[in-house]
Amino acid sequence: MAKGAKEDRFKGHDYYNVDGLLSEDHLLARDAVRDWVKKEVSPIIEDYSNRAECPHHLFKGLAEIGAFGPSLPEQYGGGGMDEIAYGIIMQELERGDSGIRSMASVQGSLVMYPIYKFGSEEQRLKYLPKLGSGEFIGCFGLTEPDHGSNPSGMVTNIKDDGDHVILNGAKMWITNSPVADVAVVWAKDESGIIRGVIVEKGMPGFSAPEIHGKWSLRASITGELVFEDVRVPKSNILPGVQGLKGPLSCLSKARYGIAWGAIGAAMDCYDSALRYSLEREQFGKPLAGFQLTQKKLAEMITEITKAQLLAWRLGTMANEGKATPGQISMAKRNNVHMALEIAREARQIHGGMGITNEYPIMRHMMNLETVLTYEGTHDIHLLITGMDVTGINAFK
Ligand code: TGC
Ligand code: FAD
Repeated sequence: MAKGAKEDRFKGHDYYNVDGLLSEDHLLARDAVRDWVKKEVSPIIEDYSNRAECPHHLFKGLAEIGAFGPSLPEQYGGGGMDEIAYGIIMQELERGDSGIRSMASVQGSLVMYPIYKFGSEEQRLKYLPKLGSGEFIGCFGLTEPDHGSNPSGMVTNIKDDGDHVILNGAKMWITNSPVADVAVVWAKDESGIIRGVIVEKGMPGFSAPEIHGKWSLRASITGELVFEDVRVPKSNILPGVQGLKGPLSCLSKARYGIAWGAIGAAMDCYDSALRYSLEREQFGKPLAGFQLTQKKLAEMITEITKAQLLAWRLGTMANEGKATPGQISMAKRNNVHMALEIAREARQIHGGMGITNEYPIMRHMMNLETVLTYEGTHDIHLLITGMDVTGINAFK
């Protein structure tokens, strides 16, 4: 074992030195975000989460640390970095809270990315700088009340009206919708083809009521999108894509970020469990001295390490443009499930204290229940892998 490993016990929990695979730029980005989370997120997050309130003021700070679209080009409001930088930034944000990582995932991967990738130059110049700087908040509307895992069945639609389209329908479970200035909405045209439409706050007939009563992702605001004969200029339709592959390719970007992000939540739970087990004594010795506690801790760090390596390899393939949707699904599913299991084990190590907000465990655990479901559920990702390895589509 390398000298100094013991002193580094609490330093990021990078057991296999994945840091050694990162460049100077990755490490600088990682440290900047880690410091920002410690200063701006950790001191307030339990309180906001407790009150089920979104810390909106963090949007500007997220923009300043380059959390919105880290791998998008700088001239379009992104960070101009690579996919691993994007991943490691998501990891550090989710070490703070999944809801804070969500803010960045939605803004960068689900709003800026489709406008950059499928938008006209005019659309890019109009929206991306404001989204990149946090002046505008964006949201992404795919899920509907009756179409979650099967977005191809969506009923939200646009009808031709000269130089406008008329948008009708509703979207459900939309992160940031009540506070969003722009929404990238997926709707079917009169031929039944899915199109991306940029809808702006204030367009008559458009509303975004908040969804209340969530026990998960409480520091993130979630709502509906309701469209009643909304007249949207045709110039707001994304010209560069048609069909479900439009929203699904945005999801590939965001799912990739979640595969990294979940590791951050797991590391924070592990960190808390390790510290607590070394401090808390029962039967005359620290909890960490019992074999059953050591089993839990050893399994946690093993699973975190495997997840880091999965994410890192996925990142190198993503940098070459070779990460497939199936590979991304495997990493999202594995890493989120891993983080949730670690949160549950960490909760046990904290005993009764584990259910309180003195420790971050329950908050992470409750958040991860959403992360397990959004961006494609745990089982949907399993079926995507199943389809990939068998060549048989179980959805049809
Ligand atoms: P299917 O026939 O398989 O595919 C339709 C077309 O899309 C292409 N495709 C992809 N393209 C890019 N990236 C991907 N990941 C892709 N997956 C598929 C595919 O090649 C095909 O292209 P083409 O050219 O042949 O037309 O579609 P399907 O209807 O059978 O659906 C497959 C299924 C079930 C896997 C898909 O619908 C799915 O992934 N469902 C899950 C829905 C989901 O993930 N929703 C997420 C909503 S957004 C969200 O949760 C944001 S959370 C925000 C936050 O972080 O706070
Ligand atoms: P359903 O699709 O009804 O699934 C219910 C259960 O059935 C799941 O366990 C699922 O795995 C299972 N199931 C479904 N189909 C199959 C099958 N073929 N085989 C086996 N099992 C199956 N969406 C957006 O568009 N934008 C957002 O910003 C956004 N943010 C969200 C934020 C939060 C807090 C939450 C909770 C959700 C968010 N979502 C968002 C929606 C999210 O993507 C959906 O909840 C998710 O895709 C699942 O859809 P559903 O909830 O309708 O569940």
